Amino acid sequence: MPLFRKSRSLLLASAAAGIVVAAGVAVTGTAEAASTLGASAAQSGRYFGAAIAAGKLGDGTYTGILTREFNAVTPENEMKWDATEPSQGRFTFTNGDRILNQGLSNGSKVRGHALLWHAQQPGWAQSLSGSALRTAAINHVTQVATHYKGKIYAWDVVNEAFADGGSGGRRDSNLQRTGNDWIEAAFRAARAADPNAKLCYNDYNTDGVNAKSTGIYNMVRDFKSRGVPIDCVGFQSHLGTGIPGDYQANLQRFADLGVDVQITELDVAQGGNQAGVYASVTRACMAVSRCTGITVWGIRDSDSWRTGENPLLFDNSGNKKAAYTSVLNALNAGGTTPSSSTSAPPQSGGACGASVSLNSWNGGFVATVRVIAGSAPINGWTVTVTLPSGSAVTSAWSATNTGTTGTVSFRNVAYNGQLAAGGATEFGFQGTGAGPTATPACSAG
Ligand code: G2I
Repeated sequence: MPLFRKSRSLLLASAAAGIVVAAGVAVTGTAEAASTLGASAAQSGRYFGAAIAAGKLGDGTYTGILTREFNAVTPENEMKWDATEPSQGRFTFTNGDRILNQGLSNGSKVRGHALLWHAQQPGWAQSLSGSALRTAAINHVTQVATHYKGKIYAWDVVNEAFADGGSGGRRDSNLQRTGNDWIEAAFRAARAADPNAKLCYNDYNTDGVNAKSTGIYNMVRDFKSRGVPIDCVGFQSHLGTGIPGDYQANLQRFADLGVDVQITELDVAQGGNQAGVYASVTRACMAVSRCTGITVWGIRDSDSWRTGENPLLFDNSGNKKAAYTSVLNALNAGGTTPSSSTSAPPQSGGACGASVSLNSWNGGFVATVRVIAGSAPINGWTVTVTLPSGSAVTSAWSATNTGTTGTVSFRNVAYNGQLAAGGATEFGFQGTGAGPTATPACSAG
């Protein structure tokens, strides 16, 4: 199973570097610098991905770089609405599946992009409105997320729904005109279809604290308070020659709401200090424990949508650019672990341990649970959590729960059951009422 083979060896590499058990503690470096983007990101539990195109998978230079350097992929166009449902109710997944299989066979995470967006809609959807469009849109979310169920690490459920400029409000679109609740309806449908995918909102021009990013921040806070299932926010980061000074602070304020943050479409114009901007973005992600990974929007400059700007990490011939080296060095310099946990659970000779960190508000909570193997590798784990009376689990991610109240057990999903000695993984759940207070129990096997 190639999916496990690679992630397992990365965990072993991390354990050897002695960083995995340092949950939630700043990591100041690794014993041995890794020599590819994916491996160096994996040392702190992160991924480093690229947007890829199905039509280029026959290009040996392209796939050579892809399989060597990256441990996550995003389809640049192949999972969009126009590609997957060209006529209403007729779904075509051929090219999306090619991207998926390319990623999975290389042991990579696959980011799904994008279930609903005002652009790249098929013609039939563009001509719909009102309840007919709403019904079609939710059906689209359900069908596509169901097709890819269990295989997608994170979905961009909704893409680019906020307006540019100073309003901080929604962008006008046919989807928006179906009612302001279209975004939460999409997230609920996605969660129902694929409970194990992280569900993201993704947008651009949100790279610092500004009116647009604050509008999104307010939406995420509202979703969290009302139990709308959202797990992550994507920051596209199509950057010019500079980076906002509050880039990291902006990521952190979203993370503090209890969502992961991801850099989803990074590219930086060449001309200014391209290598420096790339390094700054990478360092910012490494400094935010809930920044789980970075994706660049293409591999070589010649693959970029930004024709003539040479915004990527490899030149037209596939050679590494200075920006590549600056990213690799920033990844190898280490950072926080992508965990909101506060401490490593005591192992005391047990096969595994678990610790929980909570983000609570009046009436609800999000719990992030870190599972750590003891001194031997484990193949499967179950974590048992006791909830106060009156509390209930409403959704879980990266684990499957049995029960929702009282004593609730969480079983690993397919991709996170195997842990190396000292290796760690995370899952989470959201609930109503108050969160658990006692340390969860972990059993292996
Ligand atoms: O525009 C850059 C990105 C902004 N955020 C969302 C992303 O999904 C978006 O990606 C770009 C792709 O990189 C382009 O490849 O989205 C464009 C469409 O809005 C993509 O361009 C389209 C062309 O417009 C089509 O003419 C072409 O058929 O790519 C299609 C497939 O090559």
